[in-house]
Amino acid sequence: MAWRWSLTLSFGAFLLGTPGWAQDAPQVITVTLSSYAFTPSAIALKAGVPVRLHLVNGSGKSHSFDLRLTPARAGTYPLKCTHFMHSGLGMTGTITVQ
Ligand SMILES: [Cu+2]
Repeated sequence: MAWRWSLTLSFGAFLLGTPGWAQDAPQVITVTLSSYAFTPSAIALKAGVPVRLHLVNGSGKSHSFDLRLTPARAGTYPLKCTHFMHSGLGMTGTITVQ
């Protein structure tokens, strides 16, 4: 199956904060994307604490990337794949910021 990145992270104000790349050695959380899941599907972060999300394509091609960020506010943010029917097949998750 041709795999194309189209990850939607509903961050909104989530990404507002100090750019993660301005920080030294943030926590690294590896998230593997496969057919049809995020592993882990529940990601726990802390407001004000920089993190590097290492997103790995587990479906074949080696299109992986890092997302460096500092969550600004506590909350629960949905995570879903926007490919046709993928979220319906279970490719969803949550990011919880405490
Ligand atoms: Cu998907």
